[in-house]
Amino acid sequence: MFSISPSARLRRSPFFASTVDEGVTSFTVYNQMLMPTGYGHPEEEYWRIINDVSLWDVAVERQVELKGPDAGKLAQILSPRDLTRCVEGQGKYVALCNHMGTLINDPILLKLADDRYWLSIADSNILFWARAISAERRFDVEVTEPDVSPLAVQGPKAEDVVASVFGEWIRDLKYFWFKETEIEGIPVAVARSGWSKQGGFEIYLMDGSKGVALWDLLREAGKPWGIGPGNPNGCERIESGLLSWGGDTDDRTNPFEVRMGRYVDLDVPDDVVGIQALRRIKASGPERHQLGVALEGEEAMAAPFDWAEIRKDSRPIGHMTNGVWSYRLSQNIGFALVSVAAVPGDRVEVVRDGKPVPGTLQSLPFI
Ligand code: THG
Repeated sequence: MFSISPSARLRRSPFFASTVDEGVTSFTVYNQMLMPTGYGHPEEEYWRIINDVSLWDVAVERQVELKGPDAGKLAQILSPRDLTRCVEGQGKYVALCNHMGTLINDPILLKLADDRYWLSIADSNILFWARAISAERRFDVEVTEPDVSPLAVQGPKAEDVVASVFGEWIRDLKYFWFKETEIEGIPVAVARSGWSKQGGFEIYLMDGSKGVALWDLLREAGKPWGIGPGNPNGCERIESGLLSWGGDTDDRTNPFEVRMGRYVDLDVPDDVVGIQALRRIKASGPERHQLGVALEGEEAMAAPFDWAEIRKDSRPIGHMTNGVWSYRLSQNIGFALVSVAAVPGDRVEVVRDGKPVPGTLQSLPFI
């Protein structure tokens, strides 16, 4: 095995020491930071999310703050989702596209005030992008990376744990909505969100020096519900059909191809970045779409799938962008980015190590 050399370029999370204490065994790199990807017991960690409650260091979901008189204008210019009805305390899942209509990130947008927004970003540099677009449009807005680090509490018992710490009011939070508060002197925003379909919250820590304190607090409070460490889970998210930008997308993927068409409002103003291209793509119809693919075979296949070629009637029709052994379905499943001519129910072959593996296209989500 090898290790990753420490470096100032490879930033660590405020929860890093806690994850090491918990026995973290693997990391990935995301937004130039280390993110835990396992604690040595993959199946146990999976069932903890499905049945109980799991604590995730997702500080890599960095915030890009837009602040100033033109913050709202900039948010709308960056996103082809209509934000006119987005109010303070509300979050929305948005597509960010470039001028060609290519999806360049899929953040959650949080509106903190009329003149202050966060983009809680996936793995691409939106700080550079937002600054460039803002400068070109001569907007009066400051674009910065604030000291904010999300910690996710996910699973069916997450609500009980978070209520026991922050109070019963959190039960009334609507999906993607959030509220700023404080716990034992730790400033946070509590949101109902998270990259799983098992329910849960994200606690946005607003003081990086208090990461271990926040981790300990939730870890202790969660004991009666069997809380333990986890991370954005490859198996759960594929079963649930959650998109991983950069994993399931390439440099020509548009929102319509990956089930994000409902976040594109074609009648947003003409100066929204990418909207003209998106209207053209919508009119002519996207070339590819995202489906599920389930493979035959009783054994877990090794990751990564790395965009394995998919063939139908011996002809290439697209790629299997990821894959995982599903503990609930007991088969290898993944996402397929394939020609729109291919539909659920089609029999296909996925090429793994030069060998065709038979499978079937399905609609998403799997579960
Ligand atoms: N939480 C926070 N920041 C994030 C993520 C997160 N930044 C990076 C990444 N995840 C952004 N991507 C997603 C992808 C999917 C969802 C959220 C963020 C998601 N999707 C649901 C779905 O597709 O079914 C719900 C969408 C909806 O109802 O609008 O939750 O997880 N802070």
